[in-house]
This record gives sequence, C-alpha cells and structure tokens, in this order.
Amino acid sequence: MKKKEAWTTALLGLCMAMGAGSCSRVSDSTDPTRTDPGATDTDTQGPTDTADTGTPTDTGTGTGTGTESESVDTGTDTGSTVDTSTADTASASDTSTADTASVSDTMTATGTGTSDTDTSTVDIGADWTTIPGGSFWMGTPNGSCPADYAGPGGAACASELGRDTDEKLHYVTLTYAFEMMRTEVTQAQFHALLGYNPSKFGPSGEYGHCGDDCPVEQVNWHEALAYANALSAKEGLDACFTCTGALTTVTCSLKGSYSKPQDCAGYRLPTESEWEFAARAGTLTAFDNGGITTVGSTPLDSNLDEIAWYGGNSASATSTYKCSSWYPGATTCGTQAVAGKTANAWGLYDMRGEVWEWIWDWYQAVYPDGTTATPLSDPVGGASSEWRLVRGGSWMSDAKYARAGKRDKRYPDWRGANYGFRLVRSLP
Ligand SMILES: [Ca+2]
Repeated sequence: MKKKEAWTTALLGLCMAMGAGSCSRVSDSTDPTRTDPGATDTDTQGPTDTADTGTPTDTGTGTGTGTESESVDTGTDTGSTVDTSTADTASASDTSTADTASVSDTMTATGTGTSDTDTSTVDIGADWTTIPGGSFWMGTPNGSCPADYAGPGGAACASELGRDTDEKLHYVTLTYAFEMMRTEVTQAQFHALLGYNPSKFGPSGEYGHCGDDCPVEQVNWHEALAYANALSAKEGLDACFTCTGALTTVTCSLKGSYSKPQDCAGYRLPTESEWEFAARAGTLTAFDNGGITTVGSTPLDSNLDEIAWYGGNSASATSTYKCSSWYPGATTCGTQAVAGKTANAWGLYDMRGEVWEWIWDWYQAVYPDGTTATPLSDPVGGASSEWRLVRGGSWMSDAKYARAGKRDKRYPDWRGANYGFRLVRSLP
C-alpha cells in the first residue's frame, strides 16, 4: 500500500542564495542546545549556512607598489547552485543552467493529490488526519495550577521539568475541525510542487543525503506558505496567501480577504493552538506518551525515544554532521525518514523532534487568559512582532525542547537544517 503523495528525487538549494547576510543573522534563540561547527553566526540552536565561501577579493583601488589591502569578501554570495528555473515543474525537464544537482529532474507525477502515484517507501496509510474541534489546557504547569486543571497533580501540580516562563496555562477552545498532515512535508513532496529542494540533508546537501522521505529543511516561513498555496492550487482550493517573488526569495502574507487564517479553506500553517492541541492528542504530560525524565540528550529519555528523533538518538550513517558530544556512541546525527517513530493517538508522526515546525502565529511572550468558564476561542497569536513561532524541537534538540508546551521563535526568513513544517486545512 502506498501513500497518496507522489515522491521524487530532488535538486538542491542552499542558504547561500539568500546572501551571506541572511544566513548569518544573529539568532533570537532561546535554545542553546547545540553549536554548529560550520556556522558563522551566533545561533546555537541549529546548523546554519556557512555563508560566503568566496575567496577574498581585492577592494583596494590604488595601484603601485604599496601594500595591497585585501579584505574578506562579505558581499552577497551568488555562487549557490540553487535551481532558479521557474519552468521546472512536473515532467518538464530541468533547463536551468544553474542546476547542478546530480539527480536529474525526471519526475512524472506531482503533488499530493489523491490521484497521484506514490513512489514513497514510507507507508503511513492516509496522509492526513482529521482533528475535530475541542477544548484543552494549553501551556504547562508551573507549580500553582487552576483549581480545575486536569493535568498531573491537578491544582497542586508540580512545575514541568524543563519548563519556560512563557508557557502559561490557559484553556483554549477550537470551534472548528481541521485536518493536519501526519508527517512533516518531505523533501520529495516539497520538490514535486515547488521544483527545488533546499535541504542540507538533500541530494547535494552539505550534510549528506538523508533521502526523499526525510523532511524538507532549510525552508523559511514564507517558503512554507508558498508550498501551501501550491498544494491548494493543485487541489482546487483557495490559496490562502498572497506571495511575491519565488523560490527562496518568496514573500507571503495572508490574503486581505481573510481576517484570520482559519477562515481560508485552503492549506496553511497550523496556528500555535492547533499545533499544541494536535501534539498533545488529549494528553497533558510533556510528551504524548508520558512525562519527561531528562532535560538534556543524555541519559536517554525513554518516553521521548519512543516517539521522536532528538538530540539523544538521532544518529545517522548518511549524515556528516558530527554529534559525538551529544550522547555516548554518537558519531554523526541528522534528520531521518519521516514516520520512523511511534505516532501519537491522533495518528501524527514526529510532532516532537525531527525538525522544528513553523507555526502561523507571531510570537507573543504572554498568552491571553483562558479558563474553563471562559475559554480563549480560536486564537491566532499576537500582533505583528519580530518572530514567528516554531514548535516541537528537532533532531539536534535536548529533550526539554520536545515538550508539547515548549515555544521557540525565529525571524520569518530564518532557515536551518532543523527547521521544516507540516500543513493544516480548516474543514467546513
Ligand atoms: Ca517535528
């Protein structure tokens, strides 16, 4: 039995196409889990592009016999081999002169429609799961919980191990049903619709090829919306976003005809509450299969190990990303084929770990209030701020970052080898 999506091999693309500045942005990370040996910035969360690898150029204007001043080239690096062909879709051959991927574009099927031929080796049955509306406690216990808190300890709750202060407990109601991808968007899915694959674990990626069924990464928030629009178009649904530009330089925003993303019938990123509701799948523990026992990567957290690829178990023979300091026996670590761990009760894979998942909402440090008597209804996050949310932790995260309530934030144009996404769609 095969999945309904079409899968295919992919091309490559690198952060370098965005220019050195984009790649070396100082991080807003609150997750100092890992340091990237190749990074030129101060982001301690994920591997980032090593930016400009050009040779130093002579910026001196003078001539003669004096000492020539050579400065490091900090200009925009245009040496990337990103495929910028806009004609590279479906069965069309790749005519981009910039495409040096070793895998030629020979796919014959595209998209994730139900009529597509699936060549994936990963079989999870249905690709989407329907999540009815409902109410839940969002956030994590801090040692002093509401009288009717239904989580561990009730009102006498203990503070969750690894908790951060921006995880205030509040009661949320989602008044609508939605469907959610059971896995993160894979490299093959992304390439099939948008015609490129920027993954650092892609066919010609910096860290070795994980495979077509591994999650696409090195995509920013806007690229995730562009993918959502492409899927909506393919399936005859309204595109939720207005996008300008293309490929790695695309910029997207919610169509003006919608006041909030849930009102659109097309594909989109999940809101923060949708994501946490889905990740918890009816549970109130740190992980959907139980509590957290270890904040770091070692010793192994047995609950998390069962459901997630994280910094305590993400060994990968195809990866060149060194991780010997993470846990005993580790040498190289990286992304893995999706759906390799146990799904949660609602059929969702890799909600913890694998790649951080882009969220629709702007980050707001303090959640609005919500009680069982007066729930917060269908929230969409804060007013415009600097950061969009990311959720779930990644293959390089310590265990505490994979907790259901953990929140982190990134500039919308951030990209890294541990950032990907999955889509949702509001159901009528
Ligand atoms: Ca994930």
